[in-house]
Amino acid sequence: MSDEPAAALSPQLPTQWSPMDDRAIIYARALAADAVQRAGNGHPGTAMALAPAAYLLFQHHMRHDPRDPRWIARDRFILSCGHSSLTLYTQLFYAGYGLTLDDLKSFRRMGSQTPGHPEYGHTAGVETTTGPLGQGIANAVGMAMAARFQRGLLDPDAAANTSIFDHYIYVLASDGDLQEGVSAEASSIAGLQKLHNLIVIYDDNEITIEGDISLAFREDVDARYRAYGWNVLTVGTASDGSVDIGALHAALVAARQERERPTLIRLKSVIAWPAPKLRGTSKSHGAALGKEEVAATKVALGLNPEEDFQLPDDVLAHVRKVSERGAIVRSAWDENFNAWRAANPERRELLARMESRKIDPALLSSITADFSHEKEISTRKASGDTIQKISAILPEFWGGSADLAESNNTTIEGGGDFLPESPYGRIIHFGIREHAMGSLMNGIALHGGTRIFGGTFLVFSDYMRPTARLAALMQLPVTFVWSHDSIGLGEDGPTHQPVEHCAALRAIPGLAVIRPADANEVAIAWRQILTSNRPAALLLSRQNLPVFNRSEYGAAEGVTRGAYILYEPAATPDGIIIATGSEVAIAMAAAQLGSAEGLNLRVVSAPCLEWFNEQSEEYRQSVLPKEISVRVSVEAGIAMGWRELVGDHGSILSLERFGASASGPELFKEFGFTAENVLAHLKKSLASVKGK
Ligand SMILES: Cc1ncc(C[n+]2csc(CCOP(=O)(O)OP(=O)(O)O)c2C)c(N)n1
Ligand SMILES: [Mg+2]
Repeated sequence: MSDEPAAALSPQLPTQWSPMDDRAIIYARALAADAVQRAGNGHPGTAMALAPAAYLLFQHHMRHDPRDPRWIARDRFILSCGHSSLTLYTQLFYAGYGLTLDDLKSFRRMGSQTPGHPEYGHTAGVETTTGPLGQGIANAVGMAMAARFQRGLLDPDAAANTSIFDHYIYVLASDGDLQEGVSAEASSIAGLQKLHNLIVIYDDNEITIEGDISLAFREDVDARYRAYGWNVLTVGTASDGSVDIGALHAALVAARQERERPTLIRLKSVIAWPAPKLRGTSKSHGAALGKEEVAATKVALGLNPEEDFQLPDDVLAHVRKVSERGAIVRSAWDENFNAWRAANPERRELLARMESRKIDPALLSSITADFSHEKEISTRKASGDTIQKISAILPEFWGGSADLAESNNTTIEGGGDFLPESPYGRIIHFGIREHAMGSLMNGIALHGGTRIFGGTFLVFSDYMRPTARLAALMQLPVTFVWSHDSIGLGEDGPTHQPVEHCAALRAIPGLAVIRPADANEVAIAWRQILTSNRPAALLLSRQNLPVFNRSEYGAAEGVTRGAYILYEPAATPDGIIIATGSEVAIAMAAAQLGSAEGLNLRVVSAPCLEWFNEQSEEYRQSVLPKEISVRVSVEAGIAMGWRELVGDHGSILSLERFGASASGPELFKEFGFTAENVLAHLKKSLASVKGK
């Protein structure tokens, strides 16, 4: 493919295009205006303008089977500009994914199938939750990578674009998507990775909320994307200002012929076209057009201005035929698939496991608490060792780091680099692009099949936070490996020392934040992550930590319950010390110190408060009985969240300031993370209980 603008491609409508298609687009535009008008709020303009582009994709380009929205070989459609959700809902309704005209009428209402922004897992056909601009396009890059890696597992020898598993990832993205930094990071990776299965339509409408694009966006987007290594095509508007469907069609055909690069189709459009007063203005971005303007738009479209939610039966019957076409494609594919299944019994089993996301626990029987207590080891190193074991068992397990693989211990030994020249490698080099890494991980999980992990320093989880939140919102099985988890990392100083991060991450609903105390807790945590299939973050130490002798103390399997009794004194406990991660060893030393003074102290290791909260009341009581209100929590981070566990009479040993540049042991001492101070806190709690 050349880099020439698509003007050089001759505009041509799809061979099966009919006047009915033009009519269907007219109604789609009016439906967008009506739905927002009825809801009272929403984003009509872009959905009106982009109706032809989305229609062209769903009805004439994408390989999909609306009867089976999870078909493994389907082309994916990502609406990165999630505010324009009606763009997607209307096409899902048209194509027969289960949405009805009534669903469009209840747009943005409580409990409807058509929430304000598309939500994954809520509406059939929605491939990812979008709304935070930039995420969708970055998710799509992850999906395109996953498609390649998956092909490597299932059909590695097929020539390019001949495998039954090959498919395209289509994206509609807006100015905001391309302004957000995460899309730049992800697009850079897509270019480097030569993801020719990725086709992005960029809606260059020159409008964002505050007005004309020149207020904030003046760069040469084409040049930028060419510099990333993309194939860039441009499609101007038709003479009347609407989307030039023929030119867009030609560009899409050309994009699919490209074998080396992802394609960006810069599509000129006029927001809210053909609304007479509001088209081309930012006013039409995020507010209902108003009754009069909606009526005037209908007149411009040749529709009855008095009637809302119009859709003649013949038009609906026409658009629903896409399902029949999908069924034909699907049955041909099924035949090929069955032949593949017959010829590939082992890969067939792998695919079944990947699709079900269920791992036979027996497969993971070698992931046990088998680290020796005779040698200290950092939890990051223990995680790296466990990753090797898992990799040997699960070929679908892959991942990498944002340039810190050696520090995060995220390399898969012998896994090979994931690169265009080694397209099926298992090690991803995300580069120093944490935000994109998170978004790509989400995209990989959304694509389905494979299992992804990605690492950086815990302090830089801040750069990934939007993606951790979305992983939690969508309940995606991604694993964040965040090492260097406290002041314990030492000399790099306060910029690198997480202090508020445990609390901040625990604040995200549905994200399991796991801070293992020793190597064996790491192994069990990994096993639990793999079987739980939910978003998880592993917070790991840089420094070596003792490995508890499990024949003397509580079993590491306790990790699966979130918190458990690691050490129980011979007599009824006078108090409980609850700790996480590297501070558990300090808690153990404090318990010993206490026993020399006649205090019987229980030590609870609490690696994952989310998992603990999911346990039965009975279990939680057995670990933290109401009767024992003498409690201390020990975590080298802010106190937020611990009051709930230690109670009114408990004491919290925390760090309420940023760290400093010094050795880890010095810092622990300086900031009071010592057995002596833990005991002092315990005595404070004891005094408080006595004084009550
Ligand atoms: C990360 C993020 N920041 C801000 C917003 C709020 N917002 C929604 S749409 C939008 C910009 C609209 O411009 P554009 O992306 O060009 O979309 P268009 O109006 O052209 O459809 C903004 C700032 C958001 N959704 N996500
Ligand atoms: Mg715009």
